[in-house]
Amino acid sequence: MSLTLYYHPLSSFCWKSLIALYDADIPFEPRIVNLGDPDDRAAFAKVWPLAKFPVLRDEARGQTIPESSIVVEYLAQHYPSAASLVPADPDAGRQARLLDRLIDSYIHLPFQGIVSERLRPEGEKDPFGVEQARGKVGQGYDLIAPMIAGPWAMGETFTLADCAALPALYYADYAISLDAWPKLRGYLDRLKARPSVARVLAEAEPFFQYFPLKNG
Ligand SMILES: N[C@@H](CCC(=O)N[C@@H](CS)C(=O)NCC(=O)O)C(=O)O
Repeated sequence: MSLTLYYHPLSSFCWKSLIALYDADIPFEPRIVNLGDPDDRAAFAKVWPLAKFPVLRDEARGQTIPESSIVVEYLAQHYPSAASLVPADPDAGRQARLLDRLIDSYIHLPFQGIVSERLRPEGEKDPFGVEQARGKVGQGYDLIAPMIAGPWAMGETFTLADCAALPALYYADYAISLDAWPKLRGYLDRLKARPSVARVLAEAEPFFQYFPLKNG
């Protein structure tokens, strides 16, 4: 098989790429990386020195593609079934990329700051940083909510922006409930019902016990 995805089923950024692969029905070899295993981490670092996933390896083209958004771009470029994930119209394409970037920067990354706090040892906690991160996630919701055209972020077409939105909203909802943002709650519910997303969530389920905010 030409494509290998280095990933972990619980990893939020990996979800962005996985949703695109499943949505476009593109076959690939799944290669789960255990970053907690020094040998596995070292082997993965030979593929991508930052050892951050997801990373797509395309043996047929001799290409290694890091970064979740760029993986989706690569699929859209090379696989007709994925082409609509990045709209060909320049204005629509720019808007999908903008949404992807805004969601990552102003929801996904601040949320990861909240999770990191849970993993920090006693004596190294940063409650001020967490409060700031919580405020940023709320600002991110405020920013994104009016930009969701519906039913999907860009309207009728499922795109890169939706692949980015699911992991960010799904996980951030555990820290800052979407209940005060009904438009985003409805959007998240639609995303969860999409078969590609449902598959990603089902595959993550056995690992959810390791998600620090799962039980409050
Ligand atoms: N900007 C990157 C972020 C990738 C990223 O931070 N992945 C996390 C998992 S969600 C990771 O590999 N963390 C392991 C580490 O930082 O050691 C992308 O979009 O792919």
